[in-house]
Amino acid sequence: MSATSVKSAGRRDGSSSVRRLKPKQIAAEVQDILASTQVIDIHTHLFSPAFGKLGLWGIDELLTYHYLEAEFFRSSDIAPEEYWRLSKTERADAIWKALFLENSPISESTRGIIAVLSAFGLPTDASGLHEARRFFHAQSIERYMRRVFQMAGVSSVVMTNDPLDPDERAVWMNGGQRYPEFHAALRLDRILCGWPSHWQQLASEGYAVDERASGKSAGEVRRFLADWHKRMGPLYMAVSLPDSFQFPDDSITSKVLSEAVLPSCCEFGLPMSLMIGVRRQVNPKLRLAGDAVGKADLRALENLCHTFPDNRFLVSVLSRENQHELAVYARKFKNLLPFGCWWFLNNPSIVEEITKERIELLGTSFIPQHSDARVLEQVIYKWHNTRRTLAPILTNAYQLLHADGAEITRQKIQRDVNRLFRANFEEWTRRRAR
Ligand code: RAT
Ligand code: ZN
Repeated sequence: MSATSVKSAGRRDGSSSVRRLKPKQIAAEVQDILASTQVIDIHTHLFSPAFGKLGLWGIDELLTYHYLEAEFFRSSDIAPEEYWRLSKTERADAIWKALFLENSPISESTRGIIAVLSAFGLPTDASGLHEARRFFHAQSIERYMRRVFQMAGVSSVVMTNDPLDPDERAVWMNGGQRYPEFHAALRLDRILCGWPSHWQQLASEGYAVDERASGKSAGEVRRFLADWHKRMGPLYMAVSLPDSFQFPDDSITSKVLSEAVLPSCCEFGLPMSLMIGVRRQVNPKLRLAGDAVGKADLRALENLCHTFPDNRFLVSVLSRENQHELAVYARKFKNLLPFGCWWFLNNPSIVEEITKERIELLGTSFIPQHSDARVLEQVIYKWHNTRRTLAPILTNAYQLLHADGAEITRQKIQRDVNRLFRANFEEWTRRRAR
C-alpha cells in the first residue's frame, strides 16, 4: 500500500462476495478492505475552513509540528530561546536542515513528512523548501481539504473545541461551522483542570460560579455546558488528564466532573472522552513539545465507570504501562470504550503491541486509532501508517481463526473493519457520522 493508495468510498458493506477465503488469500483481502474502508478520525486538533487561520496546513506547519520540534532540539545547536525568536519559515528551514539534510528522517514523525511530500509528488531530498512552499501556497483550502481527506481515506474528523478559547469562540458565536466533514467535541481542560485561573471567565459571561466551585457553581456549569451543547452540537465532551488524576478525591476536578460534566453528558446523551497520563510542561522551554508521560492509577477510571454506569466513557491512556489494565477494565465495564494510541505511543512497534493486546482481550470492541493531527496533511501519513500496521495484525488474527476451524469471508472481515473504523464510534455517540 503506498501513501496514496486509499481507494475511494463505496465498498463499506463489502456486499460483493461471500466466498470462503483460503489462508493465503486472507492478507490481500484484509489489505483491500483496510484501503477501501473510510475512517472516522475521532480525535484531531484540525479545524474546518470556517475557523480561518486556526486551521493549519502546508509545509511550514508540518515541519514545525511539536513532535518534530522535540526531535529538532536533540539534533541542533540552536537553543529553544533562539528557536522561538525565529519566524515560522525560519523554524521550518532549520528543522528541514537538521532532521532531513544532516540526518536521515527515520523517526516516525520525520518519516511522515517524507510520506506527505511524496504523496504530492514533491521532492523529498531538496536542499530547500521553495518547491514545496510554492505547491502548498497554490492550494485553495476547501477543495484541497477534500482532496487530502480522500487521499487519507478519511470521511470525517472530530475537532477539539475549547469554548473558552477567544479565537474559536468568535466563530461559534457567529453561527459556528457547517462543514459536514468536521464534527465538534466540547473540550473542557480549562474548566476541569484549570478552574482557579478560568472560573472568572465563566463568571464574567454571567454564570454564577465561584472560586471553590461551591454553592450554585455546579448548576451554573451545567447551564454553561447546555449553552455550548446547543451552539456546537458536539459528538462528545472531552478532557486530557495528568498521570496524577484520582477519582474520587476532594479536588475541584472531581467535583466539577461528577456534579456538572457527567450529569450533563447524561442529559445530552454524550460520551465523555478521557485522555489520561500527560505530565504537562516537564520542560517548559520546549513549549508544546515540553510535555511528557507518566503511568496513571487507573483505579480512578474503575471508580468512574462503576459510579456512573449511565455514562459512556471513551478512554485513551498515554503510558504504555497502562495499556493492559485499560483493556482489562474494558472487559469489566461495558460503558468503557478504549481508543487510539496517541502521541508517544503512535509508533508502529507500540501500536502493534497495543492493538494485538486489545484484539486478544476485546475482539473488535475498541477503536484502534485516531490521528491527533494538528496539521491537515498529517492525516495522509498517519492513516496510511495505521492501515499498514493493522494489515498484518488482522491477517494473523483471521489466519489463526481459520486454523482453529472457522470460515473466513470478505464479508466478515469487512464487518469487523467497519466496526473498528466507524461503527463503534457511531454507536457510542449514537450518531451516524459522515
Ligand atoms: O498529541 C498531541 O498533539 C498533544 O499535544 C495533546 O494535544 C493531546 O493530543 C491532547 O489532546 O491533549
Ligand atoms: Zn490531542
